[in-house]
Amino acid sequence: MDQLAARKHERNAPDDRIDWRKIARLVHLSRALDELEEKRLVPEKKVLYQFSARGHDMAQVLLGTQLTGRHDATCGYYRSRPLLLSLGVDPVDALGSAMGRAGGYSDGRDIGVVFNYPNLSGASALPMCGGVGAQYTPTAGWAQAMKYHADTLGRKEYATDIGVVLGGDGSVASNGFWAALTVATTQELPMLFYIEDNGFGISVPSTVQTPGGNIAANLASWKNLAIFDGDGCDPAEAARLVQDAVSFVREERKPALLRLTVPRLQGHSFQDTQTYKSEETVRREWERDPLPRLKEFLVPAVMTVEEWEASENAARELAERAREAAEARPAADPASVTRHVFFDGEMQTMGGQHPGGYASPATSQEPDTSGPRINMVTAIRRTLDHEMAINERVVMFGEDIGPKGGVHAVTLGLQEKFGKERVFDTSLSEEGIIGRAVGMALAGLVPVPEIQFRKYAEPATEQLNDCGTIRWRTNNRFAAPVVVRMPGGFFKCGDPWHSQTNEVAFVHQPGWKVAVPSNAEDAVGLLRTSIRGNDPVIFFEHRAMLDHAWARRAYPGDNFALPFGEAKLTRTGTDITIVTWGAMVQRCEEAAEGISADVIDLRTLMPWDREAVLASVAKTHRCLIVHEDLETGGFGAEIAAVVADKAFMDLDAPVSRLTMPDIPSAHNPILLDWAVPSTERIAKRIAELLEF
Ligand SMILES: Cc1ncc(C[n+]2csc(CCOP(=O)(O)OP(=O)(O)O)c2C)c(N)n1
Repeated sequence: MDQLAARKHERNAPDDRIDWRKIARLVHLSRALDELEEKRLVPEKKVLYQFSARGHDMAQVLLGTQLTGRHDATCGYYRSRPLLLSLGVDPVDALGSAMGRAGGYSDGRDIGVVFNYPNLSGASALPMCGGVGAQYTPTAGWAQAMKYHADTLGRKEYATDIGVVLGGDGSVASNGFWAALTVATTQELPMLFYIEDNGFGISVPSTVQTPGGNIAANLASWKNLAIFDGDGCDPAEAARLVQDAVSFVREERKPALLRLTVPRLQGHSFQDTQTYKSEETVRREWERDPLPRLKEFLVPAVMTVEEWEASENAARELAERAREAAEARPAADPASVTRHVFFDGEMQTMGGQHPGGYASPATSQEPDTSGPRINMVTAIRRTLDHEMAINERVVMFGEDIGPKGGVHAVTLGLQEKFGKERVFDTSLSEEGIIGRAVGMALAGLVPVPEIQFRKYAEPATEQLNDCGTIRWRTNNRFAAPVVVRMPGGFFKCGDPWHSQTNEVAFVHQPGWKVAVPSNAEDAVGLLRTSIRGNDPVIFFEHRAMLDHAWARRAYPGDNFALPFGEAKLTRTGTDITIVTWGAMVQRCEEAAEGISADVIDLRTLMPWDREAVLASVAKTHRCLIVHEDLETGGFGAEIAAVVADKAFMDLDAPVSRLTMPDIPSAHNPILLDWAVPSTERIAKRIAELLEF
């Protein structure tokens, strides 16, 4: 053999750093599970959604076996079962979850292909989502957390751990992909983008997702991104590329993108008959099947044909035993399905500061009222400052919150005090901000991101929604308690962009707690409870109250914390109950001047204090709800429904709502004042109800 041929032979020989028998065993197992589902469990209607991984399997197994870091984490998508198997997921859990049985990934709450795998002694699979692209930004957050643990907190055991995200060629067109790419490459995070290019997103060719169809080629000149690109069906090439890409990210602590071409050997899902592919395309795809190529590669170089066949048979037997065990699992008790929306005292396995052992200092509900009155901006800043000082896991980020101190000056001076790693500006991507926060929370940090204005949370809607459901859909295996601060509501003028409140949208998303403080003291108490808590919180900062004289209170103390779901009676009386929150509290108090009224400041909308409202209505027999948000579907509708349902016999007048009309906020102050409930109009409505 001449030298060149020898080198070529060496390159194509099985790399002896890889446990090829294990690779063969896992690919065989993945195929056996796919086959079992397709031939038996789907036709028997025991599995309702099935996504074959055939064709993607070998390369994924090669990737999974490289994820050896104790804190490595990967976030995949519905075709990622081979990867999961290679991380050590029990095939009984894999099939049991596919059948929606008790236990497994979600206790039957989520589709079996939407998985998660908390692993305290090796690589974990972060909770994946059904939405294509939603996996990217949380993985960037995980990678950033690895860097934070290692570099900022000096925990060397995190110094080589990485985040790995899996996505198809269709997913590279998603907002999440671009948001995460920007985050990872601007901040140089140890993150691998692993793109499985099978040429189709369901039926849409990859040329529609990225020009020319090759995302790796298109990103060749992207700064701070190492590119690896090749054939995911060729065992030698795929193994080399996977090893090179993973080691690059691990050693260089920088992002990389690895694109591997693979065939999708079945329809997108079991139901998909692939009529959009020509026979020729299907034939060519089967020609690329990595399994016979793996056999050719390993037999006889690594194993005999008998050993290969034995591996295949063992996989079939294992799959069959797993099926029996999975089928023996019952469905979960239906009554348990309402559990784990919020933390109920039973600790999640991963995510949040609490599994990491953080114990909050003792708190008090007694405010210290002796100090000078400070505005809400200062009160919030002081609370953030204190919580950052006592807990090194707290991190803050958002648009302009660094040197500028935020457009409302809430974070002024905090970067200077705590450093750029703990308080930092982000790229202008709300999906990036919230998704990254989710990944950081999953990795044990306490992210307190800022959304510049409530309306600008919209680009992050998917991440917000998915964050709220993590605890429930993983059956308490994971939780991502993040505290999202966002200002909103009218100010000296209005407009459709900066003045929206729409807090009710968050109340309607399972898993989120929602705080709407009206004054500096409550803001301190609720923010502290949020940061020390174990659930995601939307912390709404009303623009009109941030520097309002009425909202100024004494700083209530470093351990003052308020429980959620406990309203405050800011005035007490006998003739009418006025329920409100946020900027309307001050106006309701003014309007109730000279009247015997209970004014109830709800302070939190999720949970909300029904008991306080019902007890007050039982006393006053009248109920007025005042809020700034629009009337139709506003939170007042919920309160009115509960009062009508639970206090019907107590009422001497109809439950009444005074709100903005169903219009966006108007800019001109005259138009705005007409729309937002004013003290005069509240007083008028009170008088009408008292006379009813
Ligand atoms: C945000 C979102 N839009 C649409 C869908 C429906 N959908 C599911 S998979 C898919 C195609 C994804 O293709 P690709 O990323 O290439 O992965 P592949 O299935 O080819 O492995 C689509 C459109 C979805 N799940 N999420």
